Amino acid sequence: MKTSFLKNLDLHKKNEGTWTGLKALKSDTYIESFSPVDGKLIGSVSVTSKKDYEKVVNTAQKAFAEWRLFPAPKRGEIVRQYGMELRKYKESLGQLVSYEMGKSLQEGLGEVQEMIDICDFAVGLSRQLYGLSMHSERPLHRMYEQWHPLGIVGIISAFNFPVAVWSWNAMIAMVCGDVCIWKASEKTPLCAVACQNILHKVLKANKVPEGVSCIITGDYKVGEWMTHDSRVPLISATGSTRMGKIVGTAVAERLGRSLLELGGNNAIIVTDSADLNLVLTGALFGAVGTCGQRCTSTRRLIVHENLYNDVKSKLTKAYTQLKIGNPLNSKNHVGPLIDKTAVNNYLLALESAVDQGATVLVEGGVLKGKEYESGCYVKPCIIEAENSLPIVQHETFAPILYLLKYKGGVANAITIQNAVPQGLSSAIMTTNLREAESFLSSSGSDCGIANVNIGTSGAEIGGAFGGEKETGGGQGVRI
Ligand code: UN1
Repeated sequence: MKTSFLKNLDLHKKNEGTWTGLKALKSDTYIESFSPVDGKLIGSVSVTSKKDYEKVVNTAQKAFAEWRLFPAPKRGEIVRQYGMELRKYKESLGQLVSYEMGKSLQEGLGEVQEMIDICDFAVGLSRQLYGLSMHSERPLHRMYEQWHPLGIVGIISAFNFPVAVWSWNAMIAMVCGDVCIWKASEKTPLCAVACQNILHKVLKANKVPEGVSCIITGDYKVGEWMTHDSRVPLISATGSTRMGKIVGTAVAERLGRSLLELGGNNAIIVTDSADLNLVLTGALFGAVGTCGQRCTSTRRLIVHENLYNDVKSKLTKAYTQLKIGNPLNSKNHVGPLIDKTAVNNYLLALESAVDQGATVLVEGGVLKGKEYESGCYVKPCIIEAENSLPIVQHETFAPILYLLKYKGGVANAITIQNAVPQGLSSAIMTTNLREAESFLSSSGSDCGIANVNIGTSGAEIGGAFGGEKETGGGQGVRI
């Protein structure tokens, strides 16, 4: 495996994981980052100590006092320059994302493109931070709204989108005059260091105060310092519902604000008027893309009884043609899971499904052999089940698709799709306008995101992204 991208991104065997934007703080404890692609050690990143965390917060607080006074278009200009730098590093950063996280190179590059897009979006916003002005009921008086920055924004991001999700938060926060402290997943720490290395040059060239964009590294304990810290008024966290409940409670207890983007249990409804070609591509990409490790991955396919057997046989056939292997090789469709814990969770879910009475249609299992040395490659599988089974109600972050049957009108399918605790993304495949409209209506899908004739995954930076119910909420709107 050629890893010259590491050098381009200024990554070394040992890297500093605590940065105050312009300065990296040295530490003695390191975590190692292994690639799920080939199991090799990529590099190590230092862990943030409590003492260094304090330094980071103090520096960020001082930076905020200055940064908030930069005119918003000037802040936008700095974000614009970061977008330009990202264009230069797109190939290298995309490769690192693919190698450290295990998603396909195309998806890795897509993530970096999303970073570039959000920079462009944020630059535009930096000249559009409008507020309303109102007629007052008092004579000779005028009222207006003006938006002020909050202060330090704490960003906790997950391994599966190791660069894009941070930038969605950080670039908007920066143009608004906020400063950021980013705690990336300890499973993808090098991605965070690489983003910071690129940003560092831009911040330095623009004489931005130290502390505007900081990173801290470590396990959940490092995140906990931030969630309990009232000097951090807003926490934006992406991850599991379990993690979100802990974060949300800690932040609420100190009356802070949180943006939570948590688990999904996303379904595609296939009505009897659906275009089967769209169903196959939508379901396949949704269920096996990113090896089923997107919060928006398709986990349930709710098919009308008239099309059920047809969909079942075509999808089963498509699954047999999937190529599993190194995600940096564009011939492969499915890469590895993030680590062996994820593999274990996948195996446990398969076992539970069978115990609970479901029928395996396409067998799962862990792949063995030279190409699969990391031990993280698994077979995507399909399971026929009932929606009410506990395992179907649960989000397993792996390529397991549950095939469910419905009878009668689309309302029955919508009832099944809504009958889970999560509410992130959803989709309907139909050529019938009435069915599509009832899915999109206020008595339709209860998810934050509702798609028609396209799968459940794939966010666009221009629209609000988030979900309802146990997915968290805070940024979710119904679109
Ligand atoms: C997408 O589907 O393109 O964890 C984005 C996730 C989300 C991002 C999904 N934070 O999958």
